[in-house]
Amino acid sequence: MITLLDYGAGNVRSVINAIESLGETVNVVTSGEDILAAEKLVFPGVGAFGNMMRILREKKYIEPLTTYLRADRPFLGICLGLQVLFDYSQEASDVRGLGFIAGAVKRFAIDLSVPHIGWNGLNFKQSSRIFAGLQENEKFYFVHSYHVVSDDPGVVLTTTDYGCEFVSSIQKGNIIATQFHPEKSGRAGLRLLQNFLESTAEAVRPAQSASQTTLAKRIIACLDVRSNDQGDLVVTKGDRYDVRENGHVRNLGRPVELARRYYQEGADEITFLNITGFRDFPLEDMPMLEILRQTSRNVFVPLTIGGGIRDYTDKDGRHYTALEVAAEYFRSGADKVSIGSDAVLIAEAYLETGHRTGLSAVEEIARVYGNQAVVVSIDPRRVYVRSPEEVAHAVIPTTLPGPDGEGYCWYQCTVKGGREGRDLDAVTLAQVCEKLGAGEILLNCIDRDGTNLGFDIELINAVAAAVSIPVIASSGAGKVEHFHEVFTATAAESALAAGIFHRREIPIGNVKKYLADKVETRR
Ligand code: 1PR
Repeated sequence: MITLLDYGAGNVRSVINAIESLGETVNVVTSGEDILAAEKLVFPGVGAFGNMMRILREKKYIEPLTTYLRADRPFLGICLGLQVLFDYSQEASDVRGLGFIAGAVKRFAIDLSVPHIGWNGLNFKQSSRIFAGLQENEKFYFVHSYHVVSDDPGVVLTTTDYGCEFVSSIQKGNIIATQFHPEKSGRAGLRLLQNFLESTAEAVRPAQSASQTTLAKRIIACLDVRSNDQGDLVVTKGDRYDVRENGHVRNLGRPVELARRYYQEGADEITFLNITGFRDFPLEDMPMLEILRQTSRNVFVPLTIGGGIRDYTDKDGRHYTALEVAAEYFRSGADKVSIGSDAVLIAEAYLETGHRTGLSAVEEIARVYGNQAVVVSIDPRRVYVRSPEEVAHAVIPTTLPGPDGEGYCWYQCTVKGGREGRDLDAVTLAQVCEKLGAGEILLNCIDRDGTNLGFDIELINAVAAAVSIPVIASSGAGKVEHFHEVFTATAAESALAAGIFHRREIPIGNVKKYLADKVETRR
């Protein structure tokens, strides 16, 4: 029996699922006594440091937790479950951590995108039983803006390189904690978890061929989901956002099955977009939550869900906040939520007033669940102009002239799945959303969606240059070379595709094989 410390701030479902998939049962802590009675305690910290410490204090967990740690009983901390062990965090410097290990938690001060999101390797500094059976150069999934700085080098188990060399796991006796998420790290993560659960493995120090670790470029499989005319929830695929063929919604398969297939084929992440979410209320749309629950039971890579994340008043007049909608998705197994239409309205309101309210969906969800949990999905369409002065938008010169020979264009934001164009450009939207707390940009392109013509490199460069958060390039992938192009001609951290995977034109494995000696990916 494994005891899991859940303080209610994020996706602990995946940790439970991962442990259960290894044949163990999980008891979730409901009182301080549960902590003291634990045989093995897993603490998957999610969200923001200050919020976590506040809840731990309110629930009176601090004392039992400290007693448990001091007694050197088996403990696995994950992400904030590592950071909590230190004295304090720059994320909330007025709040004390547990102080079990001397040191601080600091924000990345580097010239790269922050949060550090994705699959990165480990430099092994010591041997540990949790490394038993790992293959050489395995990568693990990270998602964080802060990292620990230990005053005691003796506890450092691994480091990872990302603009600097930072501590990615520690061990002090039976207390082990990782900055990465084993429960989201595919087979390598499951193996590491299993080693912790079984406590029988010999301590090993895996071989390492490179002197530094490198963040992998991610390949993301995207499943656009909606009800078809028979009322079944299906994976569909648009052609420039038009998902109907001969009047019927294209049906490319069942969401749970396809997600599982992509996980097995090596997808680094899976995104579900409820594409009619702008008109449905997701909390009434229980099948979508059920899809997440089922998927997260055996898909151990990050899951993002988008569609309908906004405030909502139901037919009985009950008001739901976007935060409540997101919370339900996190509880059902999502690691990140993606906000589309609402982000445009939020940015417009911000630009009009010039100040933040603190109450928008982007701000609220980022505050409670952390910036990394908030993706902003942009659905832009190219608009040609003759000169940059023609419009008050972020205009770029283009190598693909317009129908009348126009040499410039801007990217108009749309809402409601491309149905309505707004007076806002994609570059400005991305910048405003970063300011409000978004952790990542999912950059679609209506002109390229479903065309197999390749990613819109000009769009991706314009947006990536304007923000410091990671950008996911999306729309238009038609062949393996397109992934190489997007990773070498732009600063995109990941590339998302749908049609070529659904239609089995190019398996994910082939994309990775092609990139193997050209671009760092997870094998
Ligand atoms: O506005 O917050 O409710 O969110 C709705 C979400 O649904 C948004 O993220 C929006 O992008 C998405 N969406 C809405 N309508 C459509 C549609 O297709 N009619 N899908 C839609 C967007 C675009 C990509 C697609 C890539 C790759 N799909 O996600 O998967 O373009 O496709 P490809 O590789 O086949 O080219 P809200």
